[in-house]
Amino acid sequence: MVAGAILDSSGTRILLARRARPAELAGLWELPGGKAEVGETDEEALRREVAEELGIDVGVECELRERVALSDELVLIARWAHVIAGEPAAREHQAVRWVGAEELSTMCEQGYLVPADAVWVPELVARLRPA
Ligand code: 9L3
Ligand code: MG
Repeated sequence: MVAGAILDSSGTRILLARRARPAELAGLWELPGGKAEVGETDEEALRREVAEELGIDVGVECELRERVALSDELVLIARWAHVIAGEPAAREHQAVRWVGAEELSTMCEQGYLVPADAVWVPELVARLRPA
């Protein structure tokens, strides 16, 4: 599984998407992404997933430090990315929004993020430029 920490053009905000399913995660915000198909690199998987889910083309950069074991056979990684083309739209999510470092920290503290993604918040906050 690969998720994208997708930066805006100013480097001050990242893109969050609000999950529609499953029921236990619906309404919570995530770094968008999905599962790599057989034969696909994580970079290819992330570009395909965000094209399908959000209608954007992204450039994919290095991996974030933490990895999250979702189950015995599923590991979730995150890659830095930036928008090359398109405006993100919620095709499969309930909503999308751009958030800065401060807002991201507050959302995490208040439990608005999917649990897995909380591990990346310190690195995201450190990397985002102050608004
Ligand atoms: N998941 C967690 N954080 C993320 C993403 C993209 C996915 N940033 C978890 C939620 C589900 C599992 O991975 O338990 C599968 O996600 P999906 O394929 O339903 O998006
Ligand atoms: Mg997905």
